Amino acid sequence: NGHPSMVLWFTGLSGAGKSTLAQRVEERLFEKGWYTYILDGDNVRHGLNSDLGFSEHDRRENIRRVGEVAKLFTDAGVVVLAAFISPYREDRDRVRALFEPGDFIEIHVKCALDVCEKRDPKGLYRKSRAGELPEFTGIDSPYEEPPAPELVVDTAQLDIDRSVALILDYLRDREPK
Ligand code: GGZ
Repeated sequence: NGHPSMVLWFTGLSGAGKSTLAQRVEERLFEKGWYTYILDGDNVRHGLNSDLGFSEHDRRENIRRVGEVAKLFTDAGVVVLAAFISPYREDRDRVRALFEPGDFIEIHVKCALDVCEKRDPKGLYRKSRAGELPEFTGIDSPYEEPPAPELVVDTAQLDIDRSVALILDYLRDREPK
């Protein structure tokens, strides 16, 4: 199909902008005629992973399965955009190890907790603070920042167009000549 297959792995807090960024990048890749697929909580946690919740064990299994699915898609030549909190470093590294070097692009969608909490698009931070949502990432469940991601996109500092541009710039090297 004339373009590389790879995984863009968006990791970060709830409300950091992972899904929005993945969607916007996908639009741009689609315009180039690339085959893409978004994996995120919306299409995975309702089906394949509907047996999983948000305990440490379940999150780890969530990411393990998503990694395997991403691998299947890239085997089929697709560019996968995966948007999951994926809070544990070890799990992200285990997914990375499924791919050839260079084919797993870890994008830390970085955004200060207080900014995510102010955005609170789904009211989940409020619920968590009210004690109505246990084990919420950043509040009473950990998020381990990636020490060496391919890209860091700080959505508290950059607007969406600049964030998208940063990612597309990074991909420029991988475009078919
Ligand atoms: C974190 C939660 C929780 C808890 C429900 N902690 O902002 P959202 O709503 O749309 O995205 C979050 C999504 C996180 O699912 P992931 O599959 O990405 O998580 S992980 O990678 O940790 O397995 C949030 C919602 O689910 N959500 N409860 N307790 N986010």
